[in-house]
Amino acid sequence: SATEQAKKAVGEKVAALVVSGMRLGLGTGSTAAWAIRAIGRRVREEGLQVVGVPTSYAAEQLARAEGIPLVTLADVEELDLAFDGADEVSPALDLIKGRGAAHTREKVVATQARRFVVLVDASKLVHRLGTRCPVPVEVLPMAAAPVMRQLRRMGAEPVLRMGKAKDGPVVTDQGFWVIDAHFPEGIDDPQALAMTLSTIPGVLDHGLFLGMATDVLVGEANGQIRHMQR
Ligand code: DER
Repeated sequence: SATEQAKKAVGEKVAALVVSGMRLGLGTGSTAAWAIRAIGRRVREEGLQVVGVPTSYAAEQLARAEGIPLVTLADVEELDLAFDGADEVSPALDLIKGRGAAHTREKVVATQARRFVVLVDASKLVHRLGTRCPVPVEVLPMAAAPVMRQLRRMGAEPVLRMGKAKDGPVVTDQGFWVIDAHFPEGIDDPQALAMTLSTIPGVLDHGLFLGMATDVLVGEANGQIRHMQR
């Protein structure tokens, strides 16, 4: 599909930016997967020398299969480049992430990188955060009900994310649950919302990535790639 071609194009574009010696943050999702596959090919065929920190079990499994050497954040002082997908990108390059329920580790990895490159197809661009996707909130299971009540008081419509290939709630790589907080009118003040969400007892982290992306690579339907920079 055109969307998949666009995802592949931006994944391969960021892989072309990688040089030997780089310490990488390996994102989660179908777009970041294209980058991981392209980097793996360069490791195998060109002898590219890199290490990567995966942002999920999914990213770890794919990186292992592609032959990318893996390290942890205890092995490296910082990352040179982290890449990842997103669910929404605002004109200010603020993001909503977490459709893959990996946003907590993704945010830790992204904040360790000198450069955070976001990879999207054009459908992810929005004028106003929250108009297309909910904000995922990772919560302690025992706190899910009170967190949902608090989200309702804040004007959100919270939905506990249920498994498709699993009965019951989705369980994250941390053993937590995910509540998708829908804001049908969009989000007026993302900064204020991010601060509030981070202080709700039982919340581990949320999918608002504000002021973090240094670059956004947008795969257009016509095959072009737009490079937006902060
Ligand atoms: O879960 C995540 O944060 C992913 O990066 C997601 O936001 C994007 O996934 P996609 O590239 O498969 O659309």
